[in-house]
Amino acid sequence: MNEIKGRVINVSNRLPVLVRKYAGGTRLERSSGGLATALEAGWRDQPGVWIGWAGTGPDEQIEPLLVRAAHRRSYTLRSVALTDEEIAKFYSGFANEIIWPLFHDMPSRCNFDPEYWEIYQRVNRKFAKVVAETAKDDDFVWVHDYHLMLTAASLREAGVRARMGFFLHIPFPSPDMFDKLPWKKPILQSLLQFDVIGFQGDRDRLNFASCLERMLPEVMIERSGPHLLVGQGGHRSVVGTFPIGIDFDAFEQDAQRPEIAAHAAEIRKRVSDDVLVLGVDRLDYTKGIPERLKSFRLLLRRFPEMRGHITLVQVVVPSREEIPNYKHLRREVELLVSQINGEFTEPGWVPVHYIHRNLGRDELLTYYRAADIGLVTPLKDGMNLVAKEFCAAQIDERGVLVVSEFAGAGPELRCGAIVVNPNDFAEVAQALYDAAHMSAEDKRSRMRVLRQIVKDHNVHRWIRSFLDAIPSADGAKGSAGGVSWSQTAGSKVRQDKTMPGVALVAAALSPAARSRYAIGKDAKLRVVSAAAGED
Ligand code: ADQ
Repeated sequence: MNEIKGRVINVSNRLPVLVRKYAGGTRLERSSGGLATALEAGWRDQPGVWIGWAGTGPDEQIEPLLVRAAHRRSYTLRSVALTDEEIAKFYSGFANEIIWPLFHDMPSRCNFDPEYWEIYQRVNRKFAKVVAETAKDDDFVWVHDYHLMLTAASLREAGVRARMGFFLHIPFPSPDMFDKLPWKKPILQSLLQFDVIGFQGDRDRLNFASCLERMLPEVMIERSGPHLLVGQGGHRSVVGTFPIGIDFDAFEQDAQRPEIAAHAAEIRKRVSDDVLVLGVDRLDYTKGIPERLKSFRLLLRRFPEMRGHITLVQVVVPSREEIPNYKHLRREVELLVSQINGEFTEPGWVPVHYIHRNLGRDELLTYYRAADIGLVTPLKDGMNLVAKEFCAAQIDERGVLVVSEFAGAGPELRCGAIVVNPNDFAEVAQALYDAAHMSAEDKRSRMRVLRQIVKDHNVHRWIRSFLDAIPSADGAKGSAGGVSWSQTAGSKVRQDKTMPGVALVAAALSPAARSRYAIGKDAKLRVVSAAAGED
């Protein structure tokens, strides 16, 4: 691993704990969502500081709570207080009404309110100020996700000299999509101030390189081992693909506990040992929950013999409920559940069990173990950790994973999963039918492969590979994917003119992925095999 002499300063919109008010005072709760889950699991021994919002405003004194929360962690917690206006216009507004839908290819859901941009800049400066007060020169500042894409520019302006990295947990959109963003150039320019820029998949990195090519043509791009080097002026960034994983061993061990096995058996008994299909998601329109319900309805209509013998348990954790699109989604999902149950319920069988709450880890594990089919069908997703958690908890190798081709997990897990297009309800219905009728032997061999992949590509490997990509503080000795960092400085980096168009874009692909693409007669890059994915 690339040596970090100082600490890791981890920066994300939310801290892993949230302060909640109740009648008698305040208490701490765990943050939900993929980013907090993954980082908490992976960050064990490295000393450091985690900077983020704890759910509180400027007038609230929460230091003692954060000190208590940091007990038994290797890092301390430092909060960035946000005002109500900032929560509304930075978090709900710019981050979740512009970037989130745009980066998930849903531009019609965007609300390009210019005031959101003003507040986004202000809050990014606010985060950067706290980081600048905290970071020393030999620390590594690791910024996470789309809420904080402008922090690098502010940090450099503030004179911060620590090395800095950025990881995008969500997809990076194609140039045609990113072009719609009125503030695309300052965002790209700020991202280029980071020393390492990481994406979940090759497709995201390819999109980023294509956006640079189109929108900042002066930027230089070069391949360097498994990574790219991009830069302007005197600064270079390593751009890499780092698919995120889970703490496989912890999931596997916990799933083996006798009480989890007993509860899972109880759930199975209650559904009369029929086929149990499981969906677990944040209630978000990118997760494809209405589409999934419609596919399940189609299954019951097309294959009447399945009625009474297959049950869908759909668990959703409430999310971003203050945003209008999300309120509407909840109504849509609940209406569909009641329509399906109204159409098909028989004495002793309810086709859809709908759970709308945050489940504890044990309850989640129980459902993962009890399920016969894990149905993970987002319309678009950076990775999707639920797919990986389901595999890790399948210790008796009985379950089948049905996964969307548009989740980062789709290409990565295609060897053992049934990969579907979530917009093709007939295909998803057929996949459910096939999974329900798959032989025990077939299920076992597929799940064995899946579990091996998830075990190998775990969260510890993700962190290690990201930190390994950090260029050395001392440019002369650093390495970026095996190539000496100093070799890339100055004139040796080629101008984009020598590497135009498709060649430049093709360079954004890892060697493993390049074979899956071809340059057509029209000089456009085409996917030549169905699964274009990770290294
Ligand atoms: P998310 O969009 O939050 O993360 P995901 O990767 O699926 O998506 O993670 C969700 C997490 O929440 C999982 O760990 C899951 O166990 C948990 N969860 C979901 N529903 C729950 C419930 N009802 N009760 C309790 N826990 C629940 C973002 C990106 C993803 C990317 C992650 C990590 O959108 O694409 O995989 O970051 O990089």
